[in-house]
Amino acid sequence: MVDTLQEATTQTSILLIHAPYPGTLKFEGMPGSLLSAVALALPALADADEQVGYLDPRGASEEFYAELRSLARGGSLRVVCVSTSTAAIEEAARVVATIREEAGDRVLLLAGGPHEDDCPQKMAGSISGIDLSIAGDAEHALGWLLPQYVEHGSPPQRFCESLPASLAKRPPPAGRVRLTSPWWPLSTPHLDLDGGPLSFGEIPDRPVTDQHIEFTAFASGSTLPVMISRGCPYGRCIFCSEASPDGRVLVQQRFDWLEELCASRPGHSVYFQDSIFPTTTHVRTTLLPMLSRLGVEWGCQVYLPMLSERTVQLLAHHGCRYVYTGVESGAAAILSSVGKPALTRNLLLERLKWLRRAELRVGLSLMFGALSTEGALLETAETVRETVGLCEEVLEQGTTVAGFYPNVETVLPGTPLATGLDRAGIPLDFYRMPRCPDLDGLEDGGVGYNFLTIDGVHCQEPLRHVAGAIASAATYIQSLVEHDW
Ligand code: B12
Repeated sequence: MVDTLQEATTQTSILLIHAPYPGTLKFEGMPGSLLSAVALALPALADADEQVGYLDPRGASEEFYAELRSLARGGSLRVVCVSTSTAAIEEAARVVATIREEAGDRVLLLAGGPHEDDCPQKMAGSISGIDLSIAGDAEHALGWLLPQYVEHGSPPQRFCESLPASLAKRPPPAGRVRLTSPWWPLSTPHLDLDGGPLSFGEIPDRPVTDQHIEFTAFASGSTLPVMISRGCPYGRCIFCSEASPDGRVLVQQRFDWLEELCASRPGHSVYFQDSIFPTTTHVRTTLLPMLSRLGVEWGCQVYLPMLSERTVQLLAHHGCRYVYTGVESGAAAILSSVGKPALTRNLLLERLKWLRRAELRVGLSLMFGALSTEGALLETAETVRETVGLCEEVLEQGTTVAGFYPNVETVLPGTPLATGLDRAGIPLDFYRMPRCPDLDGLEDGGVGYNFLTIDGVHCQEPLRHVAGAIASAATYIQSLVEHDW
């Protein structure tokens, strides 16, 4: 049975925090990174009578920090695990500072998540107050060290000092991790452990939270976001960090957990947030018939050039009602530069026709403000117009668009874009996420490095003009869609 985690209370001893986003989030979701990381540790923590609770404030607010203060002051906390994206890194630092102010040094503070995985500067070496940060497949490392810590009760510093020796004796059986601790000698701040590739068979099913999540793309009022794979089989978009370093994609082989989850939450729709929904033979013969049997409304993410008409029909036949996909831009030159040359206008319109014929709704993500890997702004007022024209054409051909989701390209650490900018001599500090009021209304626009906040991309009048054109295009495009399902 899949565990359901409850929100933290004053009794919580193991606190899991998803660091809040410092802007407005367009999508709701469960803190999947954090839930995956702790999956293996939960049974042993339950056996040790530890109370595990989570905090997922979504946006940053003073109410959240007041709650955190009161939990940290309460005296029950023994361990705090913080998971953060790069965009939320300054909030993660504030979370750490708040815990230290209220609970002192007695709490073991662990950090990880997408930022730690992607950014070469690790959190435990960059944010004071973190005892240990872990990049990579943290399941086995946390599965071993959390129960060890609660059982032995040594102070955080001593526990961390002893880790290199104890982990050398008992390395994680699977997964690749880099551990960093300020308690280790400056000459060896990291410990790299390679237990080989992780497989789903080795880890228990990921827990869920008791959060209510709603996706406007579905008729049902509640949605369960789930994942059945890791890695992106396309992996060539220069702005994205979802490609796994070794190009591997892992797909789950068992789906009984999903059947139980759906049965325990009747009336919920299911959203597969895998980078690209895997349509392996096993998924076709096991998962899809199961979804049909359950009669749930579900949706998933696709990359249109990798989609066949036969697959569209198959998905629809088994209850898929919605797909989300990245269209990015109406300008062919931009699509080529960002790594999606196959997504031509003709191909897009053809595949959307297939989806319409199969009666699927679509969510279309647009990405304005694309940069080249050398830091040149590719977007112009003309390319913005081309994207608007494409959106209008999509609607004219009768596609049921659940939503256009305009966002602005932000530079994420570890991506080909970040590497290119670095090579071009444009340094970015991923511990200081710039704010950009001009693009505040767009998803990701307000927070993070984009063409208006990078020094090497000259921020003069023409750029401001494009920013204005993007903001108006985004407002216009979103207004084109009406929800009537
Ligand atoms: C679901 C999801 C969301 C959900 C939940 C967020 C979450 N991270 O749990 C929601 C909708 C809230 C969300 C929002 C955002 N997301 Co998001 N999201 C995802 C998605 C699709 C899946 C995450 C997941 O469950 N992965 C599966 C697990 C198994 O892998 P993992 O994340 O690498 O987790 C492992 C390690 O990081 C580590 N770990 C994780 N947490 C912890 C904690 C500790 C203490 C330790 C020790 C280790 C550890 O162990 C885990 C298991 O191995 C990923 C893309 C992807 N396919 O991964 C993007 C992704 C994480 N999101 C991304 C972004 C940019 C965002 C947003 C900024 C913007 C946006 N437009 O959505 C916001 C930020 C929200 C915030 N509060 O900061 C980027 C992050 C890149 C980065 N360097 O920060 C990703 C990678 C997508 C991309 N385009 O590249 N997202």
